[in-house]
Amino acid sequence: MEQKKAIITGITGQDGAYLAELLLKKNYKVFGLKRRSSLFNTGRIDHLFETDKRNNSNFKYSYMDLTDSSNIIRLVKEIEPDEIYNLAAQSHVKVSFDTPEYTANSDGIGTLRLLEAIRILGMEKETKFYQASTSELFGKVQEIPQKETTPFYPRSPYAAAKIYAYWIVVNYREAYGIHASNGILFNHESPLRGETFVTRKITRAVANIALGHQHRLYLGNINAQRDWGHAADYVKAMWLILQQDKPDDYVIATGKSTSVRDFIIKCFKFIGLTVQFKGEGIDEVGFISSIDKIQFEKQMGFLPSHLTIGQELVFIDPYYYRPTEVDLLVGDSSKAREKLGWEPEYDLDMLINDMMLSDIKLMQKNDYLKKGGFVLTPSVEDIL
Ligand code: NDP
Ligand code: GDR
Repeated sequence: MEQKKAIITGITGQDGAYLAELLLKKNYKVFGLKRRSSLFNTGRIDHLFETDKRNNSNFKYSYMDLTDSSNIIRLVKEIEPDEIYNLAAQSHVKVSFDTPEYTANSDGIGTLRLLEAIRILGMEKETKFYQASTSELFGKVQEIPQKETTPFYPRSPYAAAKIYAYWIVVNYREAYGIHASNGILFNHESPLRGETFVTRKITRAVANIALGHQHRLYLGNINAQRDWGHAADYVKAMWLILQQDKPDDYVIATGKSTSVRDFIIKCFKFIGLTVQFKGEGIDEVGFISSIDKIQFEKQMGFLPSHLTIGQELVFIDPYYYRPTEVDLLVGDSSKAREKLGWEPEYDLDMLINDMMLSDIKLMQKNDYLKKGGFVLTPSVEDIL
């Protein structure tokens, strides 16, 4: 069988890294597309480049920006992919309120540019297309749980841009017969999750608090509830969607929803701290109500002598509130489970376990480097 070629846009992101791993294991030739950055930002995929150098492997990358049509057309023409996974996006919901026009351009029109490339190049029958759609489309939810037939109600410029992308995928499928599908993925996280999304912000902070490097964690709306899964499970669904005879749209979710507050409690529990909340609204505070020293020592390797009962750790900062919020998301992925045979392997506790262990290790590593006098970048004070 001829080796399949796949383009992954957004290769430097969380999902790009997990999907590239999966496709390489399936013996694809993977073309990761990245935009130019002023700093190195290939940390999540550097191990793939190394293999490339050693073994002339199946992983290549090129520069691409979703806002540049000519560059997209040229790359699709050169690569002639069997499959395109469009994962690139300005993916931060809160940031989309600050950069609404750019978000529309990259997340909405960017998807159109890729589909147009397929059409202009006459590749409608050869190239399958996956669009990274999102549970944010459901926004102010019209039904609980949300499934493929639930009406959309976007609550951010990000969601509005992704709605355009969703419908243009459906339209190009119906108008031109392109094998184009939407994966309506609910929140999925991992040790590779961007540091400003709430789960990773929490796991990093808990690790830093345990090490004594951070004393407070500031968050926005901790009443929000999300259906959190693991990225490793969710990229498998992306691949399965493109292996179907017919293109279609699928909800991918665990079916369980948890509040941000409970996520915080679970992460602290992982290091042996019981955290309770008191007060309301912006005055709500999370404090230590008990300490399990054995569990702390098991995870951290030393005793929590710097932490005390009653110590306040979690605070609300309205800066993190959004002009319009998505209060509750919980997905019904029965269609994907039935038609794709997709089942997640991780539950929330396994996800937290994975993220906490990774962030504790990462923060300990940073600590050793700092204590040893090593810094990874030159000190700006010394240079400027
Ligand atoms: P990330 O934010 O981790 O990655 C986004 C990727 O898109 C990065 O590689 C980023 O590059 C790239 N990118 C951003 N803007 C452009 C642009 N103009 N041109 C080219 N590349 C660009 O997101 P995730 O990996 O978490 O998510 C992948 C996709 O899935 C996104 O489209 C997201 O909206 C969607 N999604 C994510 C969910 C989740 O819970 N993770 C749930 C549902 C949908 P750079 O590294 O340079 O910033
Ligand atoms: P979300 O993820 O908006 O669901 O979008 P995020 O982790 O940013 O927020 C989840 C919920 O937590 C609340 N929250 C905070 N969020 C952040 N980032 N920082 C905080 O300090 C904070 N405090 C509370 C938020 O208000 C929100 O309710 C993610 C992205 O990956 C999208 O690209 C994707 O489409 C959706 O998931 C599904």
